[in-house]
Amino acid sequence: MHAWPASDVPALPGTGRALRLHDSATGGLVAVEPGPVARLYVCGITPYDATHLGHAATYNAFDLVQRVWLDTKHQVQYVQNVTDVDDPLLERANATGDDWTALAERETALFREDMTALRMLPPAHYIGAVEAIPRIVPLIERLREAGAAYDLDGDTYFSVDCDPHFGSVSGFDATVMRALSAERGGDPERPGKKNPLDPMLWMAARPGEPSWDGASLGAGRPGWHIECVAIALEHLGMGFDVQGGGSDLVFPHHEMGASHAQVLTGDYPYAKAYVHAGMVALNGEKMSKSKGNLVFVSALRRAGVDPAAIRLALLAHHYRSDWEWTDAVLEQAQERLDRWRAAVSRPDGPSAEALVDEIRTALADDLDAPAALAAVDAWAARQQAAGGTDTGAPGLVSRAVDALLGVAL
Ligand code: 5CA
Ligand code: ZN
Repeated sequence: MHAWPASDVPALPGTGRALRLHDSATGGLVAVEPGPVARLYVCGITPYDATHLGHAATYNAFDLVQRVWLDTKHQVQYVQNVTDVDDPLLERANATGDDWTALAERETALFREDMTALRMLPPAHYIGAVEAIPRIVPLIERLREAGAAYDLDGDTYFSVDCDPHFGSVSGFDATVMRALSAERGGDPERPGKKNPLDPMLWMAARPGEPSWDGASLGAGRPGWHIECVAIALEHLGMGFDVQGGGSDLVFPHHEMGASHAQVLTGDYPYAKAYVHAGMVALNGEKMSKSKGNLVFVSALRRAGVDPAAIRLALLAHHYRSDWEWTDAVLEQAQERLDRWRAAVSRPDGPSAEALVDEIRTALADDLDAPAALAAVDAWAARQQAAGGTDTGAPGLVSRAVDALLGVAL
């Protein structure tokens, strides 16, 4: 699939700062130490509805990761998937009488537009589940040959007990895992499984559902976790730097993905850090397509809201916190955007080298975007109160805010 166009990332004077991120597997901050090419996999959308503010907040967090890496002169190999065939997508298409491929294409196109408007840097590889099927099938066959997958009435399951490291991503106990599995696409109650937590790798064709040739697996469609593993292993390989997504993906999705890959390759770990964004809520509940309590990026854009204000609203919250979207959040962001634009439109101002370093330091410290915004606020306040004589300062602030925060002033 094609991704979306990249906005320019201005180069900044001075040196970037090495990134530390919170890793769900260790439960603490880790120094992210990529090689010359930093490798990032971020789980993409299931395109059955438009991009909401929760999605945008999660992609904003990993866009910052990319921007910090670019600022520290790394090349970035960024991969994202699109879950363009899965139960919720097929259910929605059935309910509305839509063709499922048309629904997926329409919503993916809208997502690209939203990401472009928000100045999110695109992945180098943007891969759909459907186009990954030829890579997925041989991986499942290999798992079966290794004795790590088994057949249950034509469906193929992964045996979590084959991975000695199973549980190391989430650290959850069996009771919590079982509850989350039931909630998030698993089927712990299905009789005949070796372990109730075992996830499906390949679902045999069901009447009225799309299916593909699965070679020795028979006709069917891929399970969710193996989709991301096939795409990540092809484009990044084992031991990549960051596996990203929202906190609702810690278990089962990222736990199972790591297990699939570790059993397949005999190597450990799948990713060096598992990084998770908090959940954005609306009216006291997690924004989710299934609950329908959504604010869409595209709807805000249609209503004339400046995408830069949406981006500042996201940046005003630490990526790991759970937070609530309200009209006031957007109003404050718009007001901040106006203040910043007024400050950088002056011909001179207080010098800004220290500000650039403050933004870098804040982001390097587990993406502390609110601290970065506070630093820019302080510079804008000094500009308003006393002005300054540095004619390069307004331009430098604009470039830094663009390069490091993705906001065009
Ligand atoms: N296609 C899978 C990942 S392979 C999926 O989870 N798709 S999704 O459309 O449901 O979510 C896309 C991304 O947005 C995921 O990283 C998910 O964790 C994140 N996300 C979903 N809802 C919210 C929310 N309310 N707040 C923050 N992030 C969210
Ligand atoms: Zn995924």
